[in-house]
Amino acid sequence: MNYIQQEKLDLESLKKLIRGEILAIWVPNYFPINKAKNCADTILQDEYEFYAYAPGEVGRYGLSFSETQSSEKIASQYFTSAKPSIDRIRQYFTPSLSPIDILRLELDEIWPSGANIERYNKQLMFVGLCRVIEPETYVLPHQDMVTWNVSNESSLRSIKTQLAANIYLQVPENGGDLELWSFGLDYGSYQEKSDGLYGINHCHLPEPSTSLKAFTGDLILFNSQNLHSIRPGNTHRLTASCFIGYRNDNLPLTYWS
Ligand SMILES: O=C(O)CCC(=O)C(=O)O
Ligand SMILES: [Fe+2]
Repeated sequence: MNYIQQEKLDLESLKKLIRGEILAIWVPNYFPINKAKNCADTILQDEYEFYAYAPGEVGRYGLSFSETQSSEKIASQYFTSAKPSIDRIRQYFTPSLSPIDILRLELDEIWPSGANIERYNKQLMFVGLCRVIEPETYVLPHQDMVTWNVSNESSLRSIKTQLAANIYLQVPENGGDLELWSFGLDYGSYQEKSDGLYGINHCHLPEPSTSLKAFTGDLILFNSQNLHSIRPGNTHRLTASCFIGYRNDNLPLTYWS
């Protein structure tokens, strides 16, 4: 099992990724390289904050739903800032469509039942977080599992497969590779091995199945329920990102950050 590289996103490869038949879909040049570079410069001039669980290491424009676990303050801010954050990030790319807006439209067009922003108890979620990895930061192997963050009653619980999508706006010349494993751990083993951190030390894991070094403008989709990590890079690394939720073949895909 490995990744597929293709010119365009299509239904067949999306289904393969969802079924676990491939590790990733890699679309080179998804967003024009010059636009990506210009937008990255604009974005990085603006101030960013850090993930609550990775201070000084992983920065972001917009809040991540995963952080709503860490404090009530973030939880209350998440929904009120969702729409203003979407607007603010869209503005960075004007007059172009933002890469996440392009992806959102394409998913809606490709998926038989369409695709839309996820709503949590009828509240609009945020989508389109831009993530900054500081130089020389090793993002630990981790899994992004929205179902671990919500109560049994939540409508998010019905998400069967969670994909991560990243469009690379600035990549380090050296390092910054995305490492993918072909499996994820269950909640209990993850808690045990992560030892209070957001991720798991490499020493507890076999070698990753593959390692992808994206270029500026590329799109990579992978299953975020599988372990994945990012190797340290020599400069700031910037991506536009979202998660994509699959429930079944007859329901729309949904996206959020
Ligand atoms: O930036 C990347 O290559 C992947 C980041 C990540 O951990 C994610 O999108 O879940
Ligand atoms: Fe992740």
